[in-house]
Amino acid sequence: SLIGSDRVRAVVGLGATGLSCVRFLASKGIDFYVVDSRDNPPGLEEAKKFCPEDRIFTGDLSVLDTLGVTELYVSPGIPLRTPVLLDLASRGVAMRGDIDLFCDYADAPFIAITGSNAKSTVTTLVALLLQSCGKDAKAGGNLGLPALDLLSPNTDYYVLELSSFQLETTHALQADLACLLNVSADHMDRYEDLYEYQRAKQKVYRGCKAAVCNKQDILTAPLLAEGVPVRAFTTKSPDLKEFGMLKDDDGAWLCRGVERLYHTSQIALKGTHNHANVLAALAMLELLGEDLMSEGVAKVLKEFGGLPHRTETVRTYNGVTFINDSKGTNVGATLAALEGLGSSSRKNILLIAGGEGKGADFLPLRKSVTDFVRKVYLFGQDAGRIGESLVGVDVAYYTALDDILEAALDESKEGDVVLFSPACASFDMYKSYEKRGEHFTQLVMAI
Ligand code: UMA
Ligand code: ADP
Repeated sequence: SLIGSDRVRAVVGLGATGLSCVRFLASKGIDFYVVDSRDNPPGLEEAKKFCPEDRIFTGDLSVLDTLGVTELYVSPGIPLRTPVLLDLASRGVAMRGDIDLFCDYADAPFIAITGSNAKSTVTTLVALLLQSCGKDAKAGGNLGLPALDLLSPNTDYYVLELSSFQLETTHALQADLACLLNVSADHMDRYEDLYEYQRAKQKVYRGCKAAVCNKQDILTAPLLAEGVPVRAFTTKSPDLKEFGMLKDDDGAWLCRGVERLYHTSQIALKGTHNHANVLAALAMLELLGEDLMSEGVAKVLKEFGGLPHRTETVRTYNGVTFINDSKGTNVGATLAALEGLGSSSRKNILLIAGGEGKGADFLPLRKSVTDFVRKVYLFGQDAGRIGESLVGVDVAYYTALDDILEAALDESKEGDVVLFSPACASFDMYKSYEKRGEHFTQLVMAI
């Protein structure tokens, strides 16, 4: 038993995060318990290599009540509202997370990036840009590789993608640079309302040494101590010291104040939403003191076309472009895809959406769908709820993606865009958004 030590720790959850905590604590010679509500969590066998079996409990979290814990490392997939956790918290047990632990041990500056959308894209881009400046930059966090697994000597920067769940369990992040990209409703099954969710997101700024925010999204505005440098980005024309865009005849310039940096034709990422992402990354690079116009930076911008499953062009067939945006798992992402790629004069988008809605309100979709979309094809668990919100729109319901593609192909004409941007999580029908995107891609390639 660990009772008797002044700090009794337990890792809660045995997924990727829990395992990273297990490995890390063990490597520091720190004792801990492990608890997971599932009978057979994915990390169980691996955990046994680092922790005596009699300290691992599966099948129920309520055992935590009996262990005399003082400090928990709670995985992001477990709501802090879980009754046993609420009860322990009320008795003074610390609800920490892997990122809190990371902060205790980080041996190099770290950049914390959050937002409802674009986190992975911007995190990856910032790491690539820093690497092009000759820095050893390591990217991870919600992106996939848990933050603790990144820790290694001789690193110049850790670039962390942080989710609202991860931020909930951080206390004094004190990032060297923090960025909140945007806030729009997501995970409404885990939050009381948008403001509770925003509060979690805003924790990214806590104690930071420099910050980047989105001028077009007031919910990202930081409250910081005087003297902390802040840069804002916007896709409109920028004020002095802001990053923004100036339109010209054949595109637009990405600018710092009045200074023209890159023309959109020099940037592989497409769509207004992605230009916002590049501006955010450039703002961060400036705050880190790097040269925005170096050959390396220009090369990365020219070559990085984005991650798979994010408004990714799969194929053009008979003049119809098929776009996989399976990572569009909330309303904000689908709106960005529609607004970034749509043309109101042509109304040439055929939108495929649906899945697990996570308690979202789909009404905000209606205006852009009405403006840009000719027909909507819905499938999955919350298809009906989406359809109800799209009054006046041509909507059809299906049970299988295969049938949707067949119909969309039938009803499309040259110049159309078939956009797969579900506005929902994938878990009702797929293991992950990747699997869902792969299914779409496979069907498109088979045409
Ligand atoms: N679970 C239980 N009982 C437990 C523990 C977990 O049922 O005792 C379930 C959870 O409800 C959840 C699943 O197990 O459905 C996974 O939860 P987890 O916290 O163990 O997840 P990890 O494997 O540690 O992965 C997490 C992030 N997952 C979540 O936040 C749900 C991964 O982000 C992240 O890449 C990884 O840590 C490394 O940092 C994924 C994600 O979907 C990509 N994130 C959400 C998003 O981007 O929208 C926030
Ligand atoms: P996250 O890691 O926050 O989920 P991703 O980079 O994986 O972010 O992109 C998720 C979704 O958000 C994709 O559908 C993508 O097309 C969309 N997206 C990308 N940039 C933006 C943006 N600036 N605003 C809103 N949505 C965006």
